[in-house]
Amino acid sequence: MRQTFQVETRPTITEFLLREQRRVPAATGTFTAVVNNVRLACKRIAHVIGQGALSGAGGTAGSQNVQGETQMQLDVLADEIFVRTNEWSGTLAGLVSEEREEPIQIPEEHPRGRYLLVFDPLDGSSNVDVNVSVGSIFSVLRCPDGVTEPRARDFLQPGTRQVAAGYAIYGPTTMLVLTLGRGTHGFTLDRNMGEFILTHPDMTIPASTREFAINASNERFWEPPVRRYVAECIQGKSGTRGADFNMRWIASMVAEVHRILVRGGLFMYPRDTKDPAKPGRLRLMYEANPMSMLVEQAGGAASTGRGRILEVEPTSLHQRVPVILGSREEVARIESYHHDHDAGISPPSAPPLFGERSLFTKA
Ligand code: AFP
Repeated sequence: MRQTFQVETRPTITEFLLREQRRVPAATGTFTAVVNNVRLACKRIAHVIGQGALSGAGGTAGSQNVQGETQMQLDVLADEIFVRTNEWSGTLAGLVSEEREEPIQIPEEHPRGRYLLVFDPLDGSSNVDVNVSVGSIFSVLRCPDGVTEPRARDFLQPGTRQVAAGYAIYGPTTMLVLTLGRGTHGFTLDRNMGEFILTHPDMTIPASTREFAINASNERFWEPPVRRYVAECIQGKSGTRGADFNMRWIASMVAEVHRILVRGGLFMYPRDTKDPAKPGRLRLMYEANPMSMLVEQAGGAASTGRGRILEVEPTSLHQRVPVILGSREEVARIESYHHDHDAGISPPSAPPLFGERSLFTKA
């Protein structure tokens, strides 16, 4: 039988970026080049991740990052790939990585540009050894006027000032999901061509959902509004919500956000009392902000529980923030629970959900 050959008509990411560039008559192509280089870094990381144990880069690196977390060899390698692929281009004035305490300066021999790149080179890396999806997350900011050697304070801009944000997910397929501030768009890597193809234009998060994701082992550390929300979901049809809910936890933020962008849902890593010095686990600059921009651009919402994440004024490069994001009706509900709690308004069905016993054990 003769095989029919279909010509790929969907735009490549290069075509998509050039079309976006043409919308801005004054554009010089610098911004397009920033995103292009990030794309290349992600392809390089995808290649290493895809080799799994064959790459020889598995296991821990024997070091800790700035957060005091054990670094995997792949964390260190992905960081190196991100920096080397992006520092020479002449488009960036500086970079910040999850893996390094201080901003990364552009080496003397390379020209400096006017953008700042903030990234988590390999999020969810503790999942690599068990072959679960991981990813890279990035955020692009403008370098303040007149600054050529950006210091930490130059990066401390609220998420509303991001000019682009995205992530690559290294799963059964490699995808790049991107926003330039006009919708959220997903591109799938065609491994034969070595190019990302626009397969998920205008990703849209449904306003309501019956699926939530949270690390339930932290329940005893949650604040009452989150305990209330989760308890009501778990009560299912017979409870206040009158509907059964499904729960997920991958421990890989990129995989969770990707699921939400594709089919809706809610993701929470809320404020907790586990370590009073940390108002949450996730980092504002290179996890919460880029993901919040992607989610908002897809019609969802992203909140700390007490306000929009994108409006949080950063005070340090590696600061943490509570994260509640996804389908906007559920995010609004949790915000209202925080509001009621802070205003001293008791929920109608307080006991026994707010007693000492666990939500997951019967009385
Ligand atoms: P790692 O990059 O150290 O694996 O952390 C992943 C992460 O920052 C985020 O992707 C997950 O949502 C979250 O941590 C998982 O945290 P728990 O292990 O506390 O569930």
